Amino acid sequence: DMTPESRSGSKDVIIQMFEWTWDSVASECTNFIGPSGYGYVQVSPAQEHVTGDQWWTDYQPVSYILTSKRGNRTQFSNMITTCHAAGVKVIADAIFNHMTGGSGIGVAGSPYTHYVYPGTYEAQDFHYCGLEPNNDIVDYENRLEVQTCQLVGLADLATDTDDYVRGRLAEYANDLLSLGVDGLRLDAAKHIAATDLANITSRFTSTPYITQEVIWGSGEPIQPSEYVDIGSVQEFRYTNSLKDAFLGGGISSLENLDNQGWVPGTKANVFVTNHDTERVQILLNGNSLNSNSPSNTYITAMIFSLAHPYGTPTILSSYYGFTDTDAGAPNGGVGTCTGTCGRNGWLCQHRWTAISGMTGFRNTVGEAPITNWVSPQSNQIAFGRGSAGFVAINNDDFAWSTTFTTSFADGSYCDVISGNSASGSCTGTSFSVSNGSLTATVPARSAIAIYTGATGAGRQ
Ligand code: AAO
Repeated sequence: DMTPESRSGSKDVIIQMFEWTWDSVASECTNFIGPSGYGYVQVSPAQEHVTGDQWWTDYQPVSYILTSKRGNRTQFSNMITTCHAAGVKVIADAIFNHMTGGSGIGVAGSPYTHYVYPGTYEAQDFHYCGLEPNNDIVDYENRLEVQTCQLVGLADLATDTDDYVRGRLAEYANDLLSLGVDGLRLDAAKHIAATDLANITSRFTSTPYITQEVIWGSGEPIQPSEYVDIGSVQEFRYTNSLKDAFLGGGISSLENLDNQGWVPGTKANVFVTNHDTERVQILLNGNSLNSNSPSNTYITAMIFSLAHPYGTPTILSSYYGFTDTDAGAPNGGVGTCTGTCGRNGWLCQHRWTAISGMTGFRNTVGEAPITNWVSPQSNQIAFGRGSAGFVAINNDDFAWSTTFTTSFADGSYCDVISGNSASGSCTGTSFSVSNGSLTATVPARSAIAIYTGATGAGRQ
């Protein structure tokens, strides 16, 4: 298994470019993502899907023709070439668990009916679990049901009994890899037995980074740990815990995340939110922060996520208007950002000053352990990463003024939350470190962060 670290030096930060067209991802790789030091873009599914403006039509495959609302095969391939030239790797979202239900004609013109996808799968390639009325999963506490019944009406591929299916899925993945794809997000991996998934990935012609969507659920038998031999696993307990901590539980509990019973940090892919939880929160008052969260907690949690060594962080880059949980991408899917802001309905989280600044921080500190951890109260934490980075996060409603002990060499460093380093000076606040001491005021519901790669004088 290749962790992002082992594949791209210390550049491990993933941006989930949710619903961006291939051409717009390519431009953004050149204009911002590459120069800013991000390691990967994770893009929306590339295969043919059902028609419809809702974002989620993407998750209803019709065939493995690489035509989607985001572009065609040539555009997908050009995006990979362009991103690679900018030093950015590409993760494709691959749906192995199912094909669409219903019947119709897909976006590339392929006809289908539930269980028949001419040229790709026939009726014998699917599970019919026998659950009335429609073979859909009802009980997540029943392993067999989760892995052999249908997820929300989607035709469930018989990955256990059907060798043709395993071979066809590997062939699809190998086609993506042949175009230069560097990683795969395996959608709904929990709904495929780990042994079947291992069989499929063993047929891959290269060794991509793999991140598997295995949502931990209370009382559920299928555990994220079952999948760690295949690749990384998305650790949703992290997502839930950050939400609880930043919304009042207290962030001092977040020091050691390798002793929580979650998957080991080296196998965890973590995020403050993804495209599902961003929306589910609205429906279920639920399980992650999002850009509507109060008191700047969405940003301070992302700062934490990029600063803390546990897991490989993904930053969601998405759009406004998700309170309509069906709404597809704005601006025809053409992602647009200017400066540090989104345009035309896009949020462009990856351009926000604190997020790109903390990506530089993360790339610089690499594998360095947490040092000099302090937490004078439950909503104030500060820690170093070796002698190369130091961050203080204040999740209280009042400023935090103190003198921190760091392992830094004497010097003047730029705060990468309020600005960055440009031509030897800081565009935001700067801090001097003397004999390791850093005297600072961390504003209410905000953070400060310095690292050795961003130096200069500026506003004190
Ligand atoms: C759409 C319509 C449906 C229609 C269907 C077919 O909405 O009404 O039946 O088309 O016509 C996306 C959308 C779906 C959409 C689908 C297809 O989200 O709304 O359906 O495209 O167009 C489970 C799976 C997980 C899955 C998640 C949505 O385990 O894999 O459901 N996510 C992925 C993608 C997602 C996509 C698909 C899969 C399908 O990321 O975007 O769907 O390709 C518990 C279980 C989880 C379960 C959730 C939700 O989670 O543990 O396994 O996820 O419930 O059912 C706490 C708990 C946790 C709980 C969670 C609930 O965190 O700890 O246990 O709350 O949020």
